[in-house]
Amino acid sequence: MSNAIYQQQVDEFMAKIAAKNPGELEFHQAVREVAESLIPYIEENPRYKEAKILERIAEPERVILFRVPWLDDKGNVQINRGFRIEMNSAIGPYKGGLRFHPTVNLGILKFLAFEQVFKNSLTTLPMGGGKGGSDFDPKGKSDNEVMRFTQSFMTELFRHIGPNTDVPAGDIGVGGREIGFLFGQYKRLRNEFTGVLTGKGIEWGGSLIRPEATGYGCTYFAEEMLKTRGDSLKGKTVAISGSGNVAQYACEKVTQMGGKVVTLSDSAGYIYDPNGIDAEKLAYVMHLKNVKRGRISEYAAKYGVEYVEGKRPWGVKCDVAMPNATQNEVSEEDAKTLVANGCFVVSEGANMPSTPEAIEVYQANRILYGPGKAANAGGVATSGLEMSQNSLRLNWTREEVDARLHQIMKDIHTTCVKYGRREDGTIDYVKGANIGGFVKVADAMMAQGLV
Ligand code: NDP
Ligand code: 2IT
Repeated sequence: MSNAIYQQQVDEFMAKIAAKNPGELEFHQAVREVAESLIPYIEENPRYKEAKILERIAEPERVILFRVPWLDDKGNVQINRGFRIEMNSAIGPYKGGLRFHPTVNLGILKFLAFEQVFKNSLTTLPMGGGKGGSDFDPKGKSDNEVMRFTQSFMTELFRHIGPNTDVPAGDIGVGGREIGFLFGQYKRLRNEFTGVLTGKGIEWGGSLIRPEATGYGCTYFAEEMLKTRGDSLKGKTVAISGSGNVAQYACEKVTQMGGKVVTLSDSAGYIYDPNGIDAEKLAYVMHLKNVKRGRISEYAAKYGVEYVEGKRPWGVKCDVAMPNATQNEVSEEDAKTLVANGCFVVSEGANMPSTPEAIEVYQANRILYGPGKAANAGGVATSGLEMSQNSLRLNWTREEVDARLHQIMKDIHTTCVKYGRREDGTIDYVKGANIGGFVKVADAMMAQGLV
């Protein structure tokens, strides 16, 4: 069948998705990208078409939306909205993070839950897909306010989750502190100590390497892509956006592997340090962001480097870009600038950080582009390893978990190559990840009847 006919099928499918999910633009964006890869594949494998697997996979199994009332430090009543999207449980319990950010809405969480289904399948571990969160903004809140909000959030969420049902974790605005409060409240309400959340503290059921896993995994994935061209991260200049969990540990691993990280950012701007953000400077960033909860501009003041307010770091000359902040943070213009400046690797720590137009620029220029659902799967994979350790009631060493994470990232890369090789020999990692993630879930759904 010709590309024009496939495109027409994608447009018809997307018209139905848009009508059924009005205004959920990020969800439409994520589904369209997957449909573009899958529709030609499904035409070649008509059993999926007859079973309407694509239509089923784009419909959440369950959406939970709830009120979260809490009292701020002044005694004022505050109301936020809580969500959990239970997207797909064909291959395991729902699994995916919680995001606390003022931009959170149904469409954003549905896009994240949809991506999570394919990502979790790619990890090779038995995890379904889910995502949740709230429009609560942790910025500027005291620890006590975060605790009161989080306890109220869990007071509703607890009845919907469980170690064999749905296992949340962190995402933007949800780190070790929030997971601690969430776990404490779940334990009180259920009177049981179980692996209901991942990203737990190491003393109470967490896994070594889980905090590092997304950033490390994204770096391992970049290295695997480079290997296909006989190259490596050694000596490469790397631009990273964000300065949170994913960005910090990507910076650490890139530096350990011989690369030089020259940028970090937050929502207010970016810093450019041409000498590289070494281990000592990174320790400063970690304290600044995780303990002081300050702004990245303070780095520029401390080390006397450039701070660019209100901009993203994609104008800086680099070999490798790692967008590790948020969705749609690399525009078509940014992608053109990156490529013009010699960037030839993009490994996405964030979920859907590149716009569809930016992806077209990467693909047309045949650069090594690892989409989030493949490149950032190390985080959830290590959550899966935390679940395994909780079930075994055993703890693995750092080396053991890191070795498993590394192997999983290599396996994901191999899957992308298997399903994504182009006729010219290069690899379309978008197609590879989408089809590679789809097959296992689709076959499980078929085997389980009309579910
Ligand atoms: P954190 O909350 O730890 O850090 C987020 C970083 O991104 C901060 O520097 C933040 O800046 C910046 N940021 C957030 N929103 C925006 C925005 N709208 N515009 C510009 N900058 C923004 O989150 P994580 O590091 O955990 O998550 C980063 C990305 O990685 C997300 O896309 C997440 O979905 C994805 N991801 C995370 C995984 C994990 O294990 N944590 C796993 C897989 C993917 P500021 O502080 O100013 O808000
Ligand atoms: O987007 C993601 O994969 C995450 N935020 C991690 C999810 C998890 O369950 O560890």
